[in-house]
Amino acid sequence: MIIEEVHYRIVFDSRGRETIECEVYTDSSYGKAIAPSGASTGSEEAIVVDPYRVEEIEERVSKALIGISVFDQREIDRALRDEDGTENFSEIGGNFAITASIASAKSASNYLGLPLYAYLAGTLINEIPYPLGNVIGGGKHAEGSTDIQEFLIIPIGAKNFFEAQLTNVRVYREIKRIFDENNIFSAKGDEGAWAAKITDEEAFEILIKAIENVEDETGVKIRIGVDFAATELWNGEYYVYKDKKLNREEQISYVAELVDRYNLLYVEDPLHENDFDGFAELTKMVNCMICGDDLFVTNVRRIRKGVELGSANTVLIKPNQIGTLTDTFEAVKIAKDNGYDIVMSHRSGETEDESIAHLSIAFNATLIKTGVVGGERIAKINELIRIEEELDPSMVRLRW
Ligand code: 2PG
Ligand code: MG
Repeated sequence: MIIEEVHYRIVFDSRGRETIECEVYTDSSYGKAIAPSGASTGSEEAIVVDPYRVEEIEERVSKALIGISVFDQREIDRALRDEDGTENFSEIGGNFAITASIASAKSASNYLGLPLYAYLAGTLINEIPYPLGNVIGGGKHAEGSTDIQEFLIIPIGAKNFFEAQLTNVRVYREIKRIFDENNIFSAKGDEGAWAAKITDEEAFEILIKAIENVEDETGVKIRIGVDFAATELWNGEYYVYKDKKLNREEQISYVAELVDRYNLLYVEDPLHENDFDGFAELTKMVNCMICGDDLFVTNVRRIRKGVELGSANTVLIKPNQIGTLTDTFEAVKIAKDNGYDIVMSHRSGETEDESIAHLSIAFNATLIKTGVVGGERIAKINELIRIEEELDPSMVRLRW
């Protein structure tokens, strides 16, 4: 089970942009992974290198990985890091590294005839995350729509993953019905969430109405979350919205007030990527999940700093932010060791690659953020429905 061949090719993502796919072969197995890409990215994320450098980088990665046992994930990831030589994969690219790393793990699981989650986490898995569904969106994913990047829902009353996704799509469709009824033109943003020329306030009101209608119909309780992606709102002095400008303290009070008013369960990136202290202040003020995405960028060093300062209580996990499976695992571990929840996440630019569905199970994520509709989002959702049938797990225990 030695790695014998590494092959890269350029394919397309959901935004129609070129991205990298990697295949890793042993004599009798293979694994494949495709790199997603972000639009609202943290400045310390692993670097995305031009996919058209495919030939040169394939040669370098092949040299580094051929001959290593496909079961030695740490050695594979170390070889990728050594070949690159920088902290943020600026030489061979986080996109080239993460696909080789995940394709190797898939090749190993393929060799053993196991699903990826079982290969990574063994057989004592009995929990599945709730789907954190993005139903209305704006920001960098749909310019001209809301200022808040994502209005999210968590169907906390769902008995199983299938029912949870069914609840999310019901709310999604109900929102569209409300838009149509009120003659509000809507379209879809990068992640399939509804985009419309409405204020954040209006988005909350429409969302609440849709949730009430679905709750009345199904009896399944639903809570709300948001991703501010606040680094994108921050101009160095103020958080700039279409209708207001808030300084740091005002932003903190505004977020706390929204948590209170809408009983929010989940708030991601409420402040810009370097305001660890502001995150800590807010986390103390509210009783809900405060999640760091651009704040942590799946990076152990940044998560450790957050833990020391009490910034947030939840970490968003995006493997392509850090570049290897081992680094992703280390980020999950440090978060969990310190009592943080983890949320497995897609990127706004996605493909049919379903790996994060398996990682959400293997890493025992509390939530998986992967959209509600669109082939590239549904690929992960449908894979979790298959895994649910195979494992019969219970929904993860929410402590919020
Ligand atoms: C985010 C993500 C995914 P992007 O901000 O959480 O929803 O967006 O991939 O553009 O960083
Ligand atoms: Mg985010």
